[in-house]
Amino acid sequence: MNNYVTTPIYYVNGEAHIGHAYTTFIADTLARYAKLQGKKTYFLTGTDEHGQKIEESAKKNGKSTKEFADEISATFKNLWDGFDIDYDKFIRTTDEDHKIGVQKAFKTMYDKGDIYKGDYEGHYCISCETFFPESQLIDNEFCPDCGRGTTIVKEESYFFKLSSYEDRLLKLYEEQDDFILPRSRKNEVINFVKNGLHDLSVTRTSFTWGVPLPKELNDDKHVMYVWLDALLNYITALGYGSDDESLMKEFWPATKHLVGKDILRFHAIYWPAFLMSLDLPLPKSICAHGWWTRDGEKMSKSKGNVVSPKEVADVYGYENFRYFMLREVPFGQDGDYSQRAFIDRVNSELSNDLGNLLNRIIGMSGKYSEFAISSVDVVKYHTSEYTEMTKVIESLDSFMQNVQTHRYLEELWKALSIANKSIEQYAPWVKMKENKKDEALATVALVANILAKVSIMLNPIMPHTTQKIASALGFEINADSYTRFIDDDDVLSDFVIQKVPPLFPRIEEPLMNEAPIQEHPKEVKKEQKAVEKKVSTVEEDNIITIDQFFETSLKIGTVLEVDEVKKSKKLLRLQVDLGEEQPRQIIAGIKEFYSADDLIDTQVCVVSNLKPAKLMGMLSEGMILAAKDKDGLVLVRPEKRKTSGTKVG
Ligand code: ME8
Repeated sequence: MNNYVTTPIYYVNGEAHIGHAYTTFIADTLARYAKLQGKKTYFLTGTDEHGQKIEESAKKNGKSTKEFADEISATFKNLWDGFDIDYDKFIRTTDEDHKIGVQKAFKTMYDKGDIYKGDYEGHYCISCETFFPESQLIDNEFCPDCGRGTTIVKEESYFFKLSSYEDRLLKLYEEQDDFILPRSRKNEVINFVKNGLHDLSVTRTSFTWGVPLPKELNDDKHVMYVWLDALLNYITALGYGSDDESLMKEFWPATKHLVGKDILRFHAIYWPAFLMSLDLPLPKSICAHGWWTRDGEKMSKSKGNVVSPKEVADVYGYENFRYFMLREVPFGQDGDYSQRAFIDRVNSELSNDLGNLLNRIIGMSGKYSEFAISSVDVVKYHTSEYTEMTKVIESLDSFMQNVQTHRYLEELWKALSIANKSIEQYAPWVKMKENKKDEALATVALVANILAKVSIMLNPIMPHTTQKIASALGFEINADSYTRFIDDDDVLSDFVIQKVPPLFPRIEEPLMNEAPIQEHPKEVKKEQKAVEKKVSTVEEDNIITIDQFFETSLKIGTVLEVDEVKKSKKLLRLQVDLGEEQPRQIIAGIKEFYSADDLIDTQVCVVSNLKPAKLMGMLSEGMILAAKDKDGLVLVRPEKRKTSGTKVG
């Protein structure tokens, strides 16, 4: 089957950061992997350029909207080009053919009766470009997604009949098991749909920077809602709505839409509903990754801790950076960028495990056989190691199909470990002394063959470095060598190994300035002491005023993710949705009483205005309420499900 892989199209209201780079690296890896396997593959990325947010950013920068969009879009394109991202098309939603496709889609939905005209009065969040019903607002005013203030907007609007797709959507999630990856995110989408879908306002009259409605509707007051415009990029890029729909025929439906968890809802609910309305096939998988923080903190311009992908790549090596991001985080979970973790991985995994291996066989073959390597005796002396390695290689595909790049790399490193262990165990230098040259050379050749297969499988993640390894081993990585060495499990022909300069020089020190991380250990301690003192002197019948009570902000939170804090008997690390832009990380001492399964997708009550504190080096941004007596501990939970972020009190 042909492959179609996409990234989200990035808003042109700021420059790329490592979050954008992460999505793009994964999508690029998936596309390269499919191409390497000889599958016909199309890889799309681009920029999302319409909407009020962009209009306002341009104004702030004193530029015309188009000029501003052109500039920022170019920074994304240049970055990806500099990184050699192997995209087949870079789409811009300001492209004329995209606009024509969007208008055609709108007209099709309208003619079908799925879009109708009505009036909308609602709370609108400019930042999220979304209307919210009052019941979803925080404190009747603030956006449940980003926490910013909303404004009441009344306008004539066209609506998409999202509500009539509820059943078909639920059936889709049930029948297409891998529609949402990782599968752990499925419930959050299902619950959202089960809570009832409102028809979606798909046009705006309050600004003009958007795609106009189709001419046939004769209504130039409206422009299209930016999410309708944006989602349709996935088909307009393939020529939907143009005279030439050959790419549509060849590549639609998408194999994988890569998205961040923040925009899963748009892709897993709105997008399939639009496609159902257009009678088009549905994508195979929406793959939602987690959020990147820096040294445990959210990245933001005001804190000055935003990690620039270009800067990191320039200092530490682009492909090392790619490797780190894909290896560090289980797909779907949040990840933390820290220079220390990055340097440790480069030194131990790339430099020691992989780079040294190549140096060692160059050294040994140089001494023993004038750099000539022959695979003739590999199977004779190393059947078990070779078979074990082959099994590892065979296990990799399913990890890539499920976008578990961290598991893929972890497994791949097992092949390197077989190679490293073989050198220690069979000690070719001893064999040479014992006059067993055949055996010594067989071990060197075993390692060369393992390195050959590892370099092919690592190629989608580190395309250039692996090509250098392959060239030292006398071959080139491409679809043919993939077939030969992976599908057909062939061994290397006899060859003369080439010397290469070290591919992964060790990094001894952090080379970049650390961001000003705001830790307040002393203050936190001081406060804790004060609280402890206060509590110990409080009598049971101590009375507080209502104002004092309301100084504590209690909110309902929904637990999205849970993982164990290694080395701690008591602590769990939770990601809790409080209806804010990003979930909060909360470190809670409840491991003895609750497991991840008891917690994920359940609700808890959170003290949300506690000063963040660090526990075992991790930032905790709130406290979960619990009651403990001699029988153990139970969490305080709402009796019925409430919107995340609902105030308690
Ligand atoms: O949402 N960690 O664009 P966008 C990880 N235009 N990923 C992050 C991240 C972080 N800290 N910050 C951003 C949009 N991302 C829409 C998409 S698609 C039809 C329209 C990633 O520029 C994440 O993948 O705000 C997010 O979904 C993507 O950047 C786009 O963000």
